[in-house]
Amino acid sequence: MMLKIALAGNPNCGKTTLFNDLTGSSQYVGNWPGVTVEKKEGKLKGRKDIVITDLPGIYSLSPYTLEEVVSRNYLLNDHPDAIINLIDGTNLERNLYLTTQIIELGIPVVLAINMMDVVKKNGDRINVQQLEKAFGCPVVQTSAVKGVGSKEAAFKAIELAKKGKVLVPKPIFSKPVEDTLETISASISKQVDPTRLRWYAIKYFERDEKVLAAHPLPDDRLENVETTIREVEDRMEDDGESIITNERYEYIEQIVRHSVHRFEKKLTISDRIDRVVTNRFLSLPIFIAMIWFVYYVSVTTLGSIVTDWTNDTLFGTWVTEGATHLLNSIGTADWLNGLIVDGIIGGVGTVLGFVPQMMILFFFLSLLEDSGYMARVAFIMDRLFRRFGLSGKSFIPILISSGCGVPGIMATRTIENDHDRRMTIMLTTFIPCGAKMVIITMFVATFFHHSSWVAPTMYLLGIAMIAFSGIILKKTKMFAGEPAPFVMELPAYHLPSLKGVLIHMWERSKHFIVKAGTIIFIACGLIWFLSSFGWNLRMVEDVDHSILAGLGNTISWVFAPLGFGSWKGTVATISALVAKENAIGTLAVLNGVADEENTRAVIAGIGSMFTGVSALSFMLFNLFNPPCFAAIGATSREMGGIKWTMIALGYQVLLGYALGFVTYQLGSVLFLGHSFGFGAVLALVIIGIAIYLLVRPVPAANKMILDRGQHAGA
Ligand code: BGO
Repeated sequence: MMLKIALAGNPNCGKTTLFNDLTGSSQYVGNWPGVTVEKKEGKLKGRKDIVITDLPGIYSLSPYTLEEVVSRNYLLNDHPDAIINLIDGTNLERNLYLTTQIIELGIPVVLAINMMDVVKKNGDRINVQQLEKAFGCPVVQTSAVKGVGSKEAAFKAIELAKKGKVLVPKPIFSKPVEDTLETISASISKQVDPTRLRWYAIKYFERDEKVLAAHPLPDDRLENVETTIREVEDRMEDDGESIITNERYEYIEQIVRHSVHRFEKKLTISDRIDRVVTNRFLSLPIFIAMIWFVYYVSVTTLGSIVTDWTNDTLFGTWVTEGATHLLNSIGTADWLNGLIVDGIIGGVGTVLGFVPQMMILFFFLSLLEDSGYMARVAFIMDRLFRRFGLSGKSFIPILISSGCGVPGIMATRTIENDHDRRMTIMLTTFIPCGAKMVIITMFVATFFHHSSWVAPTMYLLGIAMIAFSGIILKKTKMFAGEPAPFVMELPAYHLPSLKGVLIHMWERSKHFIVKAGTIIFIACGLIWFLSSFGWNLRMVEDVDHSILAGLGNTISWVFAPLGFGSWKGTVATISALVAKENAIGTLAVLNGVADEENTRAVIAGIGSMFTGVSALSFMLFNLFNPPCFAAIGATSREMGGIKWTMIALGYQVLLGYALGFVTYQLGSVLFLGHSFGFGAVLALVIIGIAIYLLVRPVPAANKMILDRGQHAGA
């Protein structure tokens, strides 16, 4: 017979680690909440008849967040045979709150106290027998990361599941509340599953809307239940939900007092590091220095050496010469040679040439993430973002977007507040993803190779524009409201394992390679065709007479005020909408890279099409412009409607265009000796409007929404 065992617990208590240990799978173990939104299933190692389900991390079984809904629905509707409730032993008070709810479900429970290695290291002791007595279920001590106790917990759960005995929860509330629960139980006993009578009685007491809607009572009995609840509420001067919450914590406090012996704490190494890196004044400069270093190494120094080699030697010489030789020896037609060598190898090869460099960048970002530092950055950013109406929760999608915007947009699902979630979807792709890095790297190599500040500035500018947008959007009715509180456990720092960092780096890089073999491959072929043939479908000598030149010229006026109004610049910009690295693939094809060494050919091509000022404008436009088709699709799915998708895309186009325009118009006057004309005046007007939007007071009507939010949050 198949047995189902559910793993439930708070975020970051070690569920995924335990799940991996029990099932032998290798799910990503993250050190911030929200990494596990979907539940995951696997079979216990060596036991095909035992299915283990890892549920999203939750703090309670109330139906407010997506994680809570997924976990609660599974526990209530999918009837697992037993639950392993994993608890972070270093934080019993917070973790046991969920336990008091889980044991009310009537399902057999094993309490697994995890992180025992840390508990012991801290010199603390936990009295297992006391906890078993308090909750009426077996308690096992585990250290999932070391594989200690995991099997024992699973076997205990199997044993309970086989017995199939309902867990009868103990009374834990004060007498008036317990009496009321008894009265409610009598009134609802016919409406609900008798093995969960206490759970439902408590939910009625809390007036849980989902339970009331799913199990409606006849009017007279509902009135009776309401009167009883109101009597206790009046007596205790609180509402039902708060009474239950408070009494759960009182019970937990009592239990912890009796079952935990704490050692006087000394400051750990992590605490000492945190004193510096999360310091109010030092945290931001340290973060900026880290990002500068990461980009300096991966874009300007080591990265550019690697890319030069892959582009010039590997693709520019070996692959190109090899393919030319092979094609000549089999005597293929000229047009086919052109398509393969100039179109595919030239375009795709140039994009692929950036893979090693990107891997270096992702290696460093993974290192920062896996050591626990980026969790601190979310905390630091919470302090900063809160001033702009966003919370540290928004920083997690932003961080993920530094690899790719699509999972970044999906990670916004953990933000409960709709306004904040939509705003984060709209802004998260402002952080340069791997594909945008290709544009940045190529343009930095062409125009700014002596300036180590340009590449990291793009990252920091992304964050600055998110903050800027947060301030101005929060003042509008569409996004008004206080951000939700951000609660996050900061894990102790640890030395990242090389394997973990490499897996993480690979996960971020692989889709980039897949994209080069699919979308970029097709796009480069198409660009080559359109730039090699004229409208009469004959090959042209001069690309300026090609179909692509014709198409580009008809819309190039749109980009002329941004400084890249040539048809090649226009085509590169449009192709970047499909996928950002397409811009470089396109410029590579249009500059006939196969004639020379790749990087130099593209650099020479870009160098002749742009000036330093228009190059900066091009980079900014592409950084803030709608990301790519895949991310636009994800935006549309997550926004859940055409209206919000259009608002997001509209804002991104507007911001990207405005930044490109201002940079080019004012930059040309300041650095290229252009006269101060209408464009420069308009650029100053745009800056004026931006400053006004930043500093204008919050309109009265929206302020009310803000105040309401503040009171609700109090
Ligand atoms: C990081 N002992 C110790 N010391 N740590 C453990 C144990 C244990 O018994 N069990 C798990 N952890 P998840 P959820 C991390 O990833 O399984 C650690 O959310 C880090 N990562 O290794 O993801 C585990 O599924 C960088 O820690 O929990 C993981 O419940 C710095 O607890 C964390 C520090 O485990 C959460 C920790 C990049």
